[in-house]
Amino acid sequence: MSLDLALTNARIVTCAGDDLTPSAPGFVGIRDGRIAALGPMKEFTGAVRVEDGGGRLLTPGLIDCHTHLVYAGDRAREFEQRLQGASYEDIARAGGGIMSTVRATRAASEDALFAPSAARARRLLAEGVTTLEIKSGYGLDVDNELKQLRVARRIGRELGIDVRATCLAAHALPPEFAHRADDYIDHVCRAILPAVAQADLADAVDAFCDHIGFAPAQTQRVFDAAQALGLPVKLHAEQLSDQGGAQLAARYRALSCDHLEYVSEDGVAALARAGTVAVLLPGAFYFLRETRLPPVDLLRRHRVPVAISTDSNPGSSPTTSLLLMLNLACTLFRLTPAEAFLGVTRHAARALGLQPTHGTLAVGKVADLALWDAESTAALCYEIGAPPPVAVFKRGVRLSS
Ligand code: DI6
Ligand code: FE
Repeated sequence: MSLDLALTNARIVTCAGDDLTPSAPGFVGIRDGRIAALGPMKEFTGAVRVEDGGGRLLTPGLIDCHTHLVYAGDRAREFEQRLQGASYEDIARAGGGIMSTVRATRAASEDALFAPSAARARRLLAEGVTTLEIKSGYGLDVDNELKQLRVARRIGRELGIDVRATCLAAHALPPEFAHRADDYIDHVCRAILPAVAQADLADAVDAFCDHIGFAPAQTQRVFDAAQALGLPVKLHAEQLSDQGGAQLAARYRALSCDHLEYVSEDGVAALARAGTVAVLLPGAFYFLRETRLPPVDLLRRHRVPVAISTDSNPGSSPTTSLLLMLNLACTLFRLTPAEAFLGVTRHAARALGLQPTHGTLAVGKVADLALWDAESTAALCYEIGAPPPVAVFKRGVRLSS
């Protein structure tokens, strides 16, 4: 059996189990972009090309499973307003917040939108991220939602990474539908989602179910439309209040339920039964100076898989550092380092429906790898933003050196 490439002499963390103790020095062999062999050095028999890992730590490439990184403009002014006492909700109700990013994103040409968005994605790549989810939701009409999703797809192509695109048209109420939320939901279901599906621009559908977003009954209509188009769903749920969004998402076998600071035990139990991943977003918690913690103990007790993500967006989590999120998840949410690291690998893959191919190192999986000058994955969580990996491989191709 010939291998195109082998990474040798690496202390491997496969993330296939819950114990993230690195292996004794071993190798990963790659053929046609997939992992074709993996084991201790004594089993290594050669490859066309060999790269010596130098005893470093080798993990799956990281997965950022919840971002809104395609947008124009910034919200630094609102940051100042919040520091002077205005709340995120106050700003949203006054026509700022998400809507100010919608105005900037609608005004930007596709190229003008691509440039800063791709730059954000590159910063994630530099940290070892090899798979990324990107949501729309700053267009809120047919043309601009399509534009955002085309930019998301282009980022995947030009950067050579896997991008899963999610249509989040039900993110906020656009001004042309002011006080007509039900009419806008009709428009989402009858015009935006069908156009997106027709152009094959989304892999999933999301909604923002909260008192400043959409009600559960409206969210349900969006989910019905998504299901009719054959698209899986996910949900921004219980970020600012408990709306029963988790139970609703579970009824639709959602891939993930995200935020969840206010989720009830009933909601957690529903997620567990549905096999839905809980995606925790410590960047938004930190940046909005939230005080209500997501119920990590309940999630553990009900064995809900927990993923961690940047939520990269201009309003509530302006960050492109998944490594920083590892530390915040431990420090703010009290996840163990192993839980946090599985949250950006195995469980993040599941949140995107990619668990058969991504998120762990095993024969047959895609050869997405990150090589770190670090003792352990705990060391990557311990630093407040650990140094980037020394090498990243996407489908067996080296992305950085
Ligand atoms: N929750 C969030 O944290 C982001 N969207 C959402 O529904 C924030 C988006 C923004 O403020 O621009
Ligand atoms: Fe979000």
